[in-house]
Amino acid sequence: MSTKRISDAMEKALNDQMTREAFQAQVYLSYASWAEVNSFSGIANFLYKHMNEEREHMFKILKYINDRGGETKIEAIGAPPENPSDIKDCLEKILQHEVDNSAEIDKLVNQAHEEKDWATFSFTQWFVKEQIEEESLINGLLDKYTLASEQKEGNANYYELDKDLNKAPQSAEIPREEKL
Ligand code: OFO
Repeated sequence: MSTKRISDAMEKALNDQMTREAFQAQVYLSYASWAEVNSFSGIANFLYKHMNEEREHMFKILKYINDRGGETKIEAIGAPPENPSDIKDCLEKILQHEVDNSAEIDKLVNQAHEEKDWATFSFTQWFVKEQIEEESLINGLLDKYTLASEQKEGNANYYELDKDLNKAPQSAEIPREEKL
């Protein structure tokens, strides 16, 4: 057992965020399954892969809590929301989930700052950048959806969109620190 280097309040906040990341994974899992049964295998593939990303985020927080001498508590995960009505709804909903999660990450950053817990402040910066990338990624997919759906040439466009999403990366490039 190592010396506890995070406050009880921070331990609780990180635990809550860990559970939230698990919930995010459930959302992607459930939407992926919806896409698969509706014959959008490319979108399903993208969403399944992203489910794994969210699980990695969950695990990253779990490790951090334990490494700082805290104790992770595995809590129940809420049920995912209803299935989307169509692809656009699916993309809009996952974007909103990401925006909501970004707001929760911001709260963690704020708490770390208030507690002068610079280790956690530094740890949470990775998540801030990750959320920027994810929001940018989903916004990009929504743009592709708009392009594909506005050409009004029938289902061929949706087929191309589906192939595109199948190959979509799990993160978007954003400017990182300048190399001096
Ligand atoms: Fe965990 O990155 Fe999205 O939510």
